[in-house]
Amino acid sequence: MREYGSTDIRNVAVVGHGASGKTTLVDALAFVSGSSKRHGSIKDGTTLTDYSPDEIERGFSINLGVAYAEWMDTKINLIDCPGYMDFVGDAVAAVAAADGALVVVGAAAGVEVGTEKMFREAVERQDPVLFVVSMLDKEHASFDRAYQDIKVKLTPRVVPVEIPMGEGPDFHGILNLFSRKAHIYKKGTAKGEYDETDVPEDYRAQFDRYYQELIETIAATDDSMLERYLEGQEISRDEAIAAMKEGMKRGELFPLFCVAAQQTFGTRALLTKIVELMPSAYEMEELHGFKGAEGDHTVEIHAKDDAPFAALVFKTQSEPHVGDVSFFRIFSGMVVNGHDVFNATRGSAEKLNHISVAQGRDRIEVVKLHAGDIGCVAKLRNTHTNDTLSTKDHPVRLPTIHFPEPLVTFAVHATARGEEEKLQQGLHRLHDEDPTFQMHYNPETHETIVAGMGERHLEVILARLTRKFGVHGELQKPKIAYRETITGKGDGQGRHKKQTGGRGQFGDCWVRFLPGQRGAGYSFLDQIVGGSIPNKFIPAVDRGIQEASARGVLAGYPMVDFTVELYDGSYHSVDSNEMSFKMAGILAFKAVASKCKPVILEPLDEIEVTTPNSYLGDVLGDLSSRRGQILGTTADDSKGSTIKAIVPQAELHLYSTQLNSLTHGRATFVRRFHGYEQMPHDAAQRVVDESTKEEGAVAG
Ligand SMILES: Nc1nc2c(ncn2[C@@H]2O[C@H](COP(=O)(O)OP(=O)(O)OP(=O)(O)O)[C@@H](O)[C@H]2O)c(=O)[nH]1
Ligand SMILES: [Mg+2]
Repeated sequence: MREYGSTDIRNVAVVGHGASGKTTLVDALAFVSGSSKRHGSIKDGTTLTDYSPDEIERGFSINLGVAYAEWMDTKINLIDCPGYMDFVGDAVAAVAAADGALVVVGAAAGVEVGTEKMFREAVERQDPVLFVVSMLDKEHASFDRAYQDIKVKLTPRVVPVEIPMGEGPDFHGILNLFSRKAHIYKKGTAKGEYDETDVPEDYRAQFDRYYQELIETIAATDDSMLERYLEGQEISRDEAIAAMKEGMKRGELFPLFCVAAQQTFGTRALLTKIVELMPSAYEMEELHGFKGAEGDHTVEIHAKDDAPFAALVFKTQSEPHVGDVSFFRIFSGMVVNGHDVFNATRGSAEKLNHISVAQGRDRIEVVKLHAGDIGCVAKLRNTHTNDTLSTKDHPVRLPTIHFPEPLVTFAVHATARGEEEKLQQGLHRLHDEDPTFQMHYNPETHETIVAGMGERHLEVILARLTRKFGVHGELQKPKIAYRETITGKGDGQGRHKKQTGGRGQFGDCWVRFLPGQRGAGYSFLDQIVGGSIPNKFIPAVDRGIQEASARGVLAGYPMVDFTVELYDGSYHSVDSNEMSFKMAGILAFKAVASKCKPVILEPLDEIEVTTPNSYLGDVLGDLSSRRGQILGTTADDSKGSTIKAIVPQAELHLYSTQLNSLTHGRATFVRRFHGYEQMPHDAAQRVVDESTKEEGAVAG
């Protein structure tokens, strides 16, 4: 492969809702350009970027996939993103690694939630966006509907550059507004070939209308051009394209193109427009003035070969027979195969052996990669997603990717006995690969907890776990880490006495229990006077009470937030020892705690839900039915309303699924732990009943 410098590289993230045709489009673009030898399809599981067994089996993208198309002496790096929100982490990473986005909108489906989410992601990063209406050959395809949808739901600044001739099975060509020609596709065309003709008479009126709209929209972003246009002067193709490109960089213009990628229709014109309209890696850096950190200093990042090397690892994927593959985007400098680099994020040295560019599953080894390019390398020692690779002399750290927080939580158990440890190790490795997947062990409930973006996400994680580590895991509703506390005072005795021949055991204590504040924990006060219990045995009483309080008196949950005053007791000069006093403490806990009006405490989360106003009532109603305390609602016209509420964790299992169905996927939420509060009586009684049932089951 020839070498490409930063002015000859376009980095494009291909994003959009699930099943909008992104993977098919990326495959077709690479194939039509000649960079990929085979035209793949989803049906046969042969696309370039859906190559993992998970993806082939399910027929949709799970991981981002990197491919390239060499076109007009330019290398277009295409990052195919998953569309399902369960895998949105990779789409976010791809947009961060790219310089612009191709937002794909299915001609039959129109703008959907995933389209909206990823369009906003690109716009927030100030990346230029090019819209593609896809699958124009599909039944029920409607260009006008898709176009209006984009206009209304995404941006009024969208402007068609191509319009289809025919729709659905009749789709056979496009009107190219820049060249003012028609492209008529040949039946059975293999590589998007077409006959170029003048605009046919029956399309004349439609063409004129869209052409006028295009030129007026472009001219409106450039005063001198507008003036000339109003004077009736011609605006040339090159001029229009240059102005369009500038408008895109400023986020003022969003051109729209047409394809039926499965038949390769529209792909050649699209490749050309990506080269002509998308800024190169060099231009993007000039535009944004990227920054990084070196030690405590902020440093400027330049997409030039002679600047110090700095690349961001945006994806780590473990592959059979290869190990972990790190995908990186070079933001500055260049890198030569076999060179030493420095992971400034972790402070560790790495060697880049066999640096390659990815064409889907295939890796083509290269001698060097220049500023702005995207590459991959296998088997780094200690490098993970979001780390910066730079040099020892300039240990630069680039801004990291903000991955979304996981939304659903489950407990996971190994199906086979004795494999819990293997399960945990495997899950830990999978987290390194996918930052939107998290895991931890909850010592209170003795469960391994996994959290991800959705149920589908966690199912895929478990399938991966089985394939890679040979462990089968099973998802379950996580146990809630309830606690118990007391709400009243009480006192009583713990007396342990045993006489079984030989030396006996004797310990005796009198204690008072007092309720503490929420979060105060446990405290122990020694109020013994006159040596009724010798000093050396007092800590044993404390230990006994603490040990016993690990299982509360109502439902066996740890008892917290109470104070114990040890105020009296007695001992035996021969039979008393530490063990006996610990037993006395245990007995005292059992005797006293149940007299002090014990209650169940439950963990609560604070959640923030952002929803379009049309669903506000439903979301509020649903939160109330989950015993949520609404803290407040703020209205923000652009996004809808944001509700803050405190909701018991027990009521939040699969909340994201419910919220999605309530709001057609339009609402988002974040949650964080809030604290413990006393549970209402009825709900608490259910927890007590549940634990009695479980104990019965264990005993039986
Ligand atoms: N008729 C028609 N079908 C298409 C076209 N492009 C894709 N499809 C089909 O639409 C389905 C989805 O296509 P994909 O390319 O997997 O879509 P995607 O956007 O990558 O989907 P996700 O990865 O799940 O987000 C597949 O069954 C494709 O065969 C097209 O141009 N015409
Ligand atoms: Mg896909």
